[in-house]
Amino acid sequence: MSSRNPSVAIIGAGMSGLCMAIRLLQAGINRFVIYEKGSDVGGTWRDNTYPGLYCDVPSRFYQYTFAPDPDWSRFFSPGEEIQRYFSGVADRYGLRGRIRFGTEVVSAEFAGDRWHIRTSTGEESTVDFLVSATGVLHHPRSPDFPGLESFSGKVFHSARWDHSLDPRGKRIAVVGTGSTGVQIVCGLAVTAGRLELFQRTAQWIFPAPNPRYTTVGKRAHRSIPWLSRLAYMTYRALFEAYTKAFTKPGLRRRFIAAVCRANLRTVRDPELRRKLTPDYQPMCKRLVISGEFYRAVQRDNVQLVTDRIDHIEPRGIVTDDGELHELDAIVLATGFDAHAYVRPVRLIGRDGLTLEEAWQDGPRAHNTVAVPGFPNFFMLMGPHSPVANYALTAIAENQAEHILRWIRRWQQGEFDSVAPTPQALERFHATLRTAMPATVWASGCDSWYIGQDGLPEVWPFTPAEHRKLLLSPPDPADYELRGGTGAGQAVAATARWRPAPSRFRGVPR
Ligand code: NA7
Repeated sequence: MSSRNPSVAIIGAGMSGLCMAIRLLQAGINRFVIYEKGSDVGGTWRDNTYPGLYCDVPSRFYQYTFAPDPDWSRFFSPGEEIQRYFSGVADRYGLRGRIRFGTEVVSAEFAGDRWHIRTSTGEESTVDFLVSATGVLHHPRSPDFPGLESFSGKVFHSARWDHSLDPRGKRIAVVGTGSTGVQIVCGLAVTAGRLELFQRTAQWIFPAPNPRYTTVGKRAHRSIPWLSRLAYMTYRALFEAYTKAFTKPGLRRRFIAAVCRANLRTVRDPELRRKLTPDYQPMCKRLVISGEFYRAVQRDNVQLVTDRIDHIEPRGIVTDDGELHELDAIVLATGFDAHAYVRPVRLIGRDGLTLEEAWQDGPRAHNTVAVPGFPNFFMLMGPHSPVANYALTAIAENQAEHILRWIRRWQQGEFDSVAPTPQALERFHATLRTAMPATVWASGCDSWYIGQDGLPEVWPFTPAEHRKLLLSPPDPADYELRGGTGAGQAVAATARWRPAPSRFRGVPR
């Protein structure tokens, strides 16, 4: 039987959207388009440009297996270097010509076994598959402090850094002590005149140095390609072991907690140490990785403020003890709406079902990638993906591979449309819910992991188990296949679910 030629639309040209596009190209599928509302690729790495930004997953792990970079400058890459990497990969794979920049997908509706897409520029198109790669941490969350708009200095969210601010000698407030707030404090402590960190909840900090890679090391990685593979697989194994601390109580969890507690003891002033001591278990919130933070926060020009922000007036922030903190700039490192998957795209599935209706009890996706009632629609970094302190590049590759395998089956004519059944999603979600109480994220704290049902919205098992789930033949009973020559023949179809292709092919130059 001759193979059908599918058309695919990808929403988002960030890390995961680019990954999906490249995997399609590698599989010989050329009829795809990427819709990107911004003016460049890179997603979160394009949007976040604050001082001190780095990825807290090692560089040699946070990269595509098919595009290893021998030239990372440090153990943890600075943000601008990561942005250059994704930009370079997009260039080398010739993706820019396939990206509609400045084009937002407004709506997509499934009808007649195809997705009908409408964009902000008035473009209308129809495709066989729709892939959402819109990111998890995309919509900035800014608190509406009373009087915020009256502030006479600069005020902006961390993901919208105002580069007209020259921090030298300035009085700057950083609101929020997540990974972002911590990195900004480290990035500004030396240059700012006075830095005030407004902390609502203390964070556990895991200390990790960020050494530079040597020229000799980089040269070795350039001339011996399998070194990159070795490094990647080593980090992957280490992270598999490390992430077990999150999902199960035991020695690993106690060890990481002990390291965090020992790190906290390096803060000399007992009063400052007390203020920096969290009242929940280490790792309950996303673990902050920083070898610099406690040093930075003990500098004379840095002040930790734990009084609540009452309101903001033209000269600065007034805390609830009545003190006015006079400032030149306020940085809101207050996080993101991590549950706004796919939004604000209006997605309408089979029989007029909207995503809002499907997700009235909170966002859910079968096997983290697909939604009942939304055939031929897949998500990267969807609900319950393993996004906690792990290389999201690895997760994206596995999800892209999974999606690609469905598309290949479509190519063979096995079906015209595929969607998980509601019962499959219910079973899957019940399994996740049962596993949640053992995870550290459910041990009693608030964090961006927590969903509408009060439980973490992340993957409660190891990343290895997620990989296995996605790359094993799917349970035929879990899916409804319609049309094609193989409708109802799902059992036979899964026999053709081929093993993963070999990795580390190198980037085409
Ligand atoms: P996070 O981790 O969500 O942190 C946001 C921080 O902002 C956190 O300390 C919050 O305190 C604080 N926050 C939020 N709203 C307020 C208000 N209204 N007043 C005071 N403080 C507030 O976001 P990040 O950007 O740091 O990191 C997000 C992820 O990006 C990170 O986990 C990595 O995956 C990369 P709270 O703890 O809620 O009391």
